[in-house]
Amino acid sequence: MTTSSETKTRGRLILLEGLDRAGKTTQCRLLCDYLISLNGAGSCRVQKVPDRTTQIGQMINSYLASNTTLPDQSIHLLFSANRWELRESILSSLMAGQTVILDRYVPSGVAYSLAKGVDSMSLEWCTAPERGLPRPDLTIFLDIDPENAKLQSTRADFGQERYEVTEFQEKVRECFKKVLAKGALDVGPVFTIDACRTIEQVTADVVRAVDSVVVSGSEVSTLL
Ligand code: NYM
Ligand code: MG
Repeated sequence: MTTSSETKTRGRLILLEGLDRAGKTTQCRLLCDYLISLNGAGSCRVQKVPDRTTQIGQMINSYLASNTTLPDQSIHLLFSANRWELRESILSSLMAGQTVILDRYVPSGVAYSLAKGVDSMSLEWCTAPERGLPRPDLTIFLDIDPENAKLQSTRADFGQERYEVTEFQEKVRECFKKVLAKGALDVGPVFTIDACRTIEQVTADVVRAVDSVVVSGSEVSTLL
């Protein structure tokens, strides 16, 4: 073990993705607790995306709450701009040896926009503004059947935000599969986990996926 900054291994960038109600936030927290129990306090943190605390994040929040309307292209670019705002803090955490767990990221941006079926917003168009952002070392897709999630979820607040409609979620699920398929967008090795099971079962698979990926090199690659 060394503490010298030159030789210190960088933190890992781990992405958890999925539909609304897939259990991402819970699993991010549990994974973070697990990594902290292994590597110590401060070795890991969770970054929620979108980050609703910035000015751009507040515009996104207001759009999601249906307090404002925006063209589909504009909100797509705001979500992307919100990720660009996070770039520096993500990179500096990783370089300081801290693992960052992302609660959503680029695949959400592309999948939710594609699901709208707007002619001018192709996969290419949607991914273009994301190129150059830090690339996750691995991506975990917590897969749920939106119909099933409706029965299982204990979230009383579901349905209050834009996009939180079962039929739309079905479309987003198909788009996630397109975005995460080989050859679409390189977000590292992708693990699809059945999230319609107990929290403990899902966590066990998440931990197994994370433990199976070895990060080599000190450079963080970028989305191409
Ligand atoms: N969402 C999230 C997008 O439409 N584009 C994006 O780039 C991102 C990151 O916003 N319904 C959608 C997915 C969610 C909503 O996320 C906010 P959350 O995890 O519910 O706070
Ligand atoms: Mg949500």
